[in-house]
Amino acid sequence: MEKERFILISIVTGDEEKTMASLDELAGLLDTAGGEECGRMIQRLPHPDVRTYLGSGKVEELALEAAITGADGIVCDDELSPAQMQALSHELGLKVIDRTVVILDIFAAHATTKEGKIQVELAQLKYRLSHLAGLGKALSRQGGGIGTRGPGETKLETDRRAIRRRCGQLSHRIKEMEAVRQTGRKKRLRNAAPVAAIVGYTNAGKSTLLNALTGAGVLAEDKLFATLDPTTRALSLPEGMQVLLTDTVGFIHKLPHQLIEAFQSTLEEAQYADVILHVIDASDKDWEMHKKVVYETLALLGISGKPVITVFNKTDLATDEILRDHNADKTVMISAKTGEGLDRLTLALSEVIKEKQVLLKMVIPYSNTAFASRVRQMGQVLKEEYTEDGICLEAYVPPALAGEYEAMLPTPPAADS
Ligand SMILES: Nc1nc2c(ncn2[C@@H]2O[C@H](COP(=O)(O)OP(=O)(O)OP(=O)(O)O)[C@@H](O)[C@H]2O)c(=O)[nH]1
Ligand SMILES: [Mg+2]
Repeated sequence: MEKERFILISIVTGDEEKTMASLDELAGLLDTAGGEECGRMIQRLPHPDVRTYLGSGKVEELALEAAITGADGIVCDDELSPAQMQALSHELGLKVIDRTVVILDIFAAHATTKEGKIQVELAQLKYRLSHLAGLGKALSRQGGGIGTRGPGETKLETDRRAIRRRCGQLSHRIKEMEAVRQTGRKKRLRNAAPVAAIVGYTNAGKSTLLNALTGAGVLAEDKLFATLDPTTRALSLPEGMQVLLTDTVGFIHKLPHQLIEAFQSTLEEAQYADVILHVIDASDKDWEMHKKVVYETLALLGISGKPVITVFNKTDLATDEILRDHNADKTVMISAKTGEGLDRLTLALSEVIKEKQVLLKMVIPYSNTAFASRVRQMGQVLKEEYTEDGICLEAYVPPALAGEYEAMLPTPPAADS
């Protein structure tokens, strides 16, 4: 099938360079979705035109440009209102889509698990519900072919009701799956192994890092949103401690709110983490903007107050300059591809985790060697001795394990008054 070709459009409100960077990213998204850029049109405006997004003179120019380049459609870098979509497709006689449609399309193509698929469908339906009036012609797969008008009002009303019903069903199923996930999380909590969530901008190298550290074999590609479902793997740190690493869905500038809502539970994986590993593609000229978007998205998801290790990745491609992130507790420079700096990263990780652990001297009765093995696995043992009373262990352990040990101790006799 031939690639659909689109003209990218955007208004410029501030720095033109920023608009262009955002359009470069949109071109990347379009490419991932199987389309192709065949030109751009930008216009400086204080705010989008309510009716046609670009000014009316500019829309005429756009029609001409589309005729010259033979474009199949236009894609707007901002989310269009149904009215704007309708007016533009009417005036241009072309397919009109926006950044949100492209991102939703990519998510739909990349979703592999049942939960991922349901979350994407919900996000798509929510978008469709809010854009029903504008979509008739724009998405000819749903409406009639090119040239037909949008569905009539009655049809719209029945569609609306059907979509709402389906949204209700999907939300319900997501809640059920969330409950299962909670159980898994509780189990992990009981294991007391600390959790580190790998977060970052899409394509930063999160999955590559997880693979490099744990041999997880997760799909890592030069594609936006290659990962949609969280994967967790255990990693043994240099001093014998274990940590669970979770790879998550990437963030992006203007991540559609429908996706944030639908993927809330997936995105929230990081909320239960003890440490955040924030991966940044240091070879990307826009890494500072990406970093800002990641912090903003984390705040939006209510993830704050956790220790952050910022991992500048792809140093094999970047300059030798030492990069810093002043918002992070630690900064490490690595190349997940060559393995450079991974030792520094695991060291930083064990330091951060150790800070959260407590030093404990324990005497564990021989009847409970299982607990001793868990201490060896989850903590970092400094001293171990076999005595008459039991196994004497001095170790750094996660607070949860320390609590368990304390609960195991016989209650001391009440002091005489
Ligand atoms: N040169 C170089 N390329 C890297 C490095 N780390 C990752 N990559 C490449 O960057 C691309 C994206 O890597 P992924 O690991 O899929 O990125 P991600 O952050 O998981 O991306 P999404 O899941 O799509 O959000 C792949 O083509 C990797 O091979 C690195 O250290 N150096
Ligand atoms: Mg990934």
